[in-house]
Amino acid sequence: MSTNGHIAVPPILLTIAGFDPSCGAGTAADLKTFAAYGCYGVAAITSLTVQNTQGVEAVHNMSSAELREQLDILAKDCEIAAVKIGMLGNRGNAVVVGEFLDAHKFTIVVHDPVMKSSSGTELLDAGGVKYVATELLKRASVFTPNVPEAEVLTGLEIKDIAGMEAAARKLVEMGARAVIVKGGHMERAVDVVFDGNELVQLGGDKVKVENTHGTGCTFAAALTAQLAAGRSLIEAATLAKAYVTKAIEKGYAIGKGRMPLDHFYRLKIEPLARGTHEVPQHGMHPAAEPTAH
Ligand code: PXL
Repeated sequence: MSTNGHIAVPPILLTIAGFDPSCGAGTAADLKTFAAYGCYGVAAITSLTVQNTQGVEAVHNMSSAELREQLDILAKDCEIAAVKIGMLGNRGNAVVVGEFLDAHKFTIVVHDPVMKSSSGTELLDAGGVKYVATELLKRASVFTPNVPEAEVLTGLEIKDIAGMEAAARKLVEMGARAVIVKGGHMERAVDVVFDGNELVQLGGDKVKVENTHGTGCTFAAALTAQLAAGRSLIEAATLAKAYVTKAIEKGYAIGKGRMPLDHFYRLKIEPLARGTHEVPQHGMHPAAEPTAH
């Protein structure tokens, strides 16, 4: 944490992703996660999605020039500690992000290669997928596909944890520095972490994942915050997974469709037990005041 005169400035984390008006996924989920970790989030929007909790109705990608303008104005002004990349929409925007990363050489770049919404809408075009596979994945410090994304990028069929491990190895061969293949769609929610040397499986409890929205974005954002705090990849991934699991468990139905997570579950104060009275902070509880006797 740096200081600004006498006030400490938290790490500034940049998310480059799409906007979801129902705020379950994309930049909104990222910014909530960053805030939950005490970081300051800034955002560049790649695409305006038109969606609610029931599904995506339309996708309006920003032009490459509009995305570049947003990135440049932020980079000119803020000291960005880490970057998280999510939905890119199309090849044009993916190329802008590649150029931005080349120009700035950030040390922490978490790339979640979003391809489809939870309801099945395409969020990255075919040219974008190709650019991610051949160029952008090399520019990330950690690349975090889910199983269907890892299958598209590697051409491998993934049926089990051994398949996830093979895909993680192949993505490193393709140029990724470290990979986390997320198994939330599998029978057991195990994630596979591979840094080019060590392959580690992270176990997890499967919690009502099929009816939630924004879990991938939230995991990658939490991972970014943990890495910015100086944690190792395995430690950061373990803590991020635990955070997402709990936030899913505490998710709520804000609409008629998929449930967003509760990114701020840690701030919730347990209700007082019946019959217990809160004591005012400034003095004695009224019943304990001498005049009450
Ligand atoms: O969960 C993938 C995702 C990422 N980013 C945005 C989204 C979605 C899913 O709908 O809308 C903006």
